[in-house]
Amino acid sequence: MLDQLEALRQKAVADLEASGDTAALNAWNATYLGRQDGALTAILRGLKDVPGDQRKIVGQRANAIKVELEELLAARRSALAAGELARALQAERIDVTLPGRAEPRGGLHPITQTIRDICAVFAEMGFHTVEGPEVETDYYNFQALNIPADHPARDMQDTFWIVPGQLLLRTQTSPNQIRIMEQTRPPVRAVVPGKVYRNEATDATHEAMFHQIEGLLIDKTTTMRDLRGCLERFAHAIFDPASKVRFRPSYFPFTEPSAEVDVTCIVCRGAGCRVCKYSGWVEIGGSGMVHPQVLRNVNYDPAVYRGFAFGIGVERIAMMRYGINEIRLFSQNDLRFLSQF
Ligand code: FA5
Repeated sequence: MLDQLEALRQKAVADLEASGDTAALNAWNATYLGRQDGALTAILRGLKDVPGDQRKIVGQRANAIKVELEELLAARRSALAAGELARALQAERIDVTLPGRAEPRGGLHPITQTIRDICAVFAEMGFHTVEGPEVETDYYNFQALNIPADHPARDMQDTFWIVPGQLLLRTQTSPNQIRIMEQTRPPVRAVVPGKVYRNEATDATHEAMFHQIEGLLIDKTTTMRDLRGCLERFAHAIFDPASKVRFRPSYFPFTEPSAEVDVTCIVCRGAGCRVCKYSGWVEIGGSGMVHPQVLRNVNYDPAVYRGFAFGIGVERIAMMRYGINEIRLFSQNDLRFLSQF
């Protein structure tokens, strides 16, 4: 009987060592120690049939083996659990010394940067920055600017109409001259940056949507020399301290006299190149002295007040500044282009 017990013990110990996971351990437990069919349980249960002199010895040995096997099982369970934990930790290992993945940094669009820089230059000269609506009425975009319904000057700017004859996408920032003067009394000094829209074919220097900055100064003694001085100050700050400003006689219904504004070509510094079509000058906008009729339209007395206005194209300025020869790049949203600024 004792031999039988010993054989059982040896087999149990060997089986236990071969059990590699929780399921195997549970099966092992049922096989040897299970209350129903466990091999050792069966022996303990059969003790009553063992002859009296042997019963005590066999009983003691069987119980000792039971305690030993239970202890071995517990030890095996915790050893397995520790192994599983170690494996899990190994699988989830992370290298905390690796450098992190950098998030790409955003930045301001070159047009936004240019607008901010220009407005900052004018702010130093006392100009407020204000904004106005992109959807305009015929009155502000044309009529109040001295362009009645049948005026040929309307053809200068092909219009995207929303309600024909009434509502449109503004073709210029000039309607803000009227909006500002309606809301304030002189003296006035303001710049108005924003998008404008024209129904025209696009090419390397023309877009259907682009940006302008309107400037307006109204006071009692303002002259074209003040206009020229402000634009020179602007050109020196934005382009080059050696930049020159040139006025070319022009026509706008809302200014009299009117002038196109040219600045020295920044690419060739006036020597002549492809950008300036070998003239040494690049046009950046229109300007002039505010027309007396426009002053009357906002109830300013032209006998007392006078002033100048200008409207400059932001894309053309940014193109010169950054050496860009294709205006459509600004609105294509290509990160290879935008991330260079
Ligand atoms: C005007 O829009 C006038 N409102 C300017 C003005 C304001 C005159 C105040 C007098 C007093 P013009 O249509 O020339 O003028 O446009 C002004 C500037 O906008 C141009 O010199 C050019 O730099 C830019 N521009 C005009 N059309 C386009 C276009 N399709 N794409 C890109 N820039 C343009």
